Amino acid sequence: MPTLEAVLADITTLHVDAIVNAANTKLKGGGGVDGAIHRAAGKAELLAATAPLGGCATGDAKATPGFRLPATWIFHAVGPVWSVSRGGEAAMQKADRLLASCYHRCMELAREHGCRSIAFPAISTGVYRFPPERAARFAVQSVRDQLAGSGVERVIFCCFSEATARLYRSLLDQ
Ligand code: AR6
Repeated sequence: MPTLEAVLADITTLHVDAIVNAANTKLKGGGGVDGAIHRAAGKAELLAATAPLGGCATGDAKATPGFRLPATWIFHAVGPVWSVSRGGEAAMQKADRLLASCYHRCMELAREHGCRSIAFPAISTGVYRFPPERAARFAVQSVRDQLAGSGVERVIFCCFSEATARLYRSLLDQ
């Protein structure tokens, strides 16, 4: 049985086959977890690897090597920006779909690259302001939906605060 767990950690330190980055559509680096990953993997190497990829659409993900990271791969996923003030319920549902799609695409990439372990940050819950609890529900559900036949045996939800870790643990216990 695959294991799903919540871990309080800096994702750049994790020894897994793939870590997921919360990137932007340009794939040229940024702040938050994206900045930390670029610094730890090696900025020059990573920017050289993402340059030919032509960016990444929201809801999609693209793979690069992990370079100086303990992880072999980085899956750069682009989550939605939470801006419901401009679209109400329809905008929220669109954001939900795009967030779920990030997790789906990363699980597909994990299968394509033969990954047995993968670590996700809480995509979109920082600068992109997606409500953390709602995001965690979609994250856990999307990963559970994609586990069968993926070859992935260990999924880590890498949390950057104790509050986020508590959220994930309560969902994983259900
Ligand atoms: N390890 C694990 N989680 C982390 C780390 C880390 N080292 N650092 C931050 N987090 P964010 P977003 C958590 O803002 O909302 C960037 O500029 C953080 O606490 O990194 O998807 C990109 O280039 C939060 O829970 O990503 C994009 O432009 C989560 O990671 C934009 O931000 C995501 O926060 C993407 O925004």
